[in-house]
Amino acid sequence: MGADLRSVTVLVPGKLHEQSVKRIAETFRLVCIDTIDAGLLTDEMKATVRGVAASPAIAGGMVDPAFMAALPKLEIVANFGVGYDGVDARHAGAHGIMVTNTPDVLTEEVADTALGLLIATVRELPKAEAWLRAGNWAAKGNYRLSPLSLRGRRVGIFGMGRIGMAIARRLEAFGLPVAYHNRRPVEGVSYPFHATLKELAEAVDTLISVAPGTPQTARAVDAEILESLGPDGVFVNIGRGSTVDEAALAAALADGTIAAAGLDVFADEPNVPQALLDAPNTVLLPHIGSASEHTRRAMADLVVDNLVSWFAQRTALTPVPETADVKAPA
Ligand code: 8YV
Repeated sequence: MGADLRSVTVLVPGKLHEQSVKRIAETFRLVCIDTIDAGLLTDEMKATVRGVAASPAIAGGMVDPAFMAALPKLEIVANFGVGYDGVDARHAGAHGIMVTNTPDVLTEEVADTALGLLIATVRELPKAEAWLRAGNWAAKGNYRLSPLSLRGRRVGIFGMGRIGMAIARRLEAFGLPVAYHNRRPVEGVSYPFHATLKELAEAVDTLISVAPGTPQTARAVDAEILESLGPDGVFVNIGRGSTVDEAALAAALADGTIAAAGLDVFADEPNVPQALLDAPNTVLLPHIGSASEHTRRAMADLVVDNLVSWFAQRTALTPVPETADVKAPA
C-alpha cells in the first residue's frame, strides 16, 4: 500500500501548515506551486495530480472551476479549515471530485476564542491592559468601570453548527440565555430558533456570528440587523468576514447604533478597513480562532488523513455535504 501511495501525485498550491506538507512529502509524491493559480501548473502536473491539499485563506486564490478543470485526474481537494469558502464544492461535487474539510478538531478551540473575544469586547480587557502598561494605574488611578457587562445579556447565535453549539454550551455555563438562527432548526436543540436573522437580532442584544461564508450569508449582518440589536448591542464575529457589511458595521459603531464589536474575521483578510481600526469600541483579532499549535497540528493531520484514507481505502473521513455522494474512481 505504501508503494502505491508514493506514486500518487498530490499538489500543494501556496502556503500550507508544515505538518501537512511534511506528511504529504513522506507519503505521496509532492508537487508545489506558489499560489492557487492554474497558470502556474506545468503540463506534468496537469497530467499527474490526483489530490490537492490547500488552505485557500492563506495560500491566495481559490480552488475554483478553472483550477479544477486544469487538473483532469483530480479526485480530491483536502481543505485546511472547517470553512471551505475557498473551494467551489458544489462544482466539485457535480464533477465527481471529493472535497474534505477539518471539522471537530477545532470546535472547542474556536468556541474558547469566541468567548474570550466576547468578554474582551464587553469588559474592555485590551484597553484596561493598555492602561496598566502605560503606567496609568499608578499615575491616574483605576481603569474606568466598563459601561458594558455580560450580566443580563441575551445572546443570539447566527449559525448553529458544531462551533455554534460549543459556544452555546459555554454561554449556558455563564448563565446567559441563548437563541439562534440557522438555515433550519437543528434537531435536538432546545434553544429558541428564529426563522430569520432579523427576528433573532430583535430578540437579543448580543449577536455572535459563526455562519459560513456562502452566497446566502453574504453581508447578512447589515445596517438593519445591527439596528435591531439596539444601543447596548454587541456583535462578535468568529465565522467569516463576508457575512458582514463592514461599512455598515463601522458606521453603527461610530454613531452608537450598537455599543461594541469583537471581530476575528474580515471580508478582505489580512486587510482591515480603516473605519474599523478607528472605531474606539472594537476588539480586533487577526483570525486566530483556531490558531494554537495544538489545534492547527490536529487540522494539518486531518487534511493528510483524508488524503491517505481516500487513496488507500477509497473513502474520505470528513467529506463536505456537497460531495458526500462522490465515489472514488474504480
Ligand atoms: C483557519 C478557519 O484560520 O477553519 C476555518 O474555517 O477559518 C481557520 O481555522 C483557516 O482555515 C485558515 O488557515
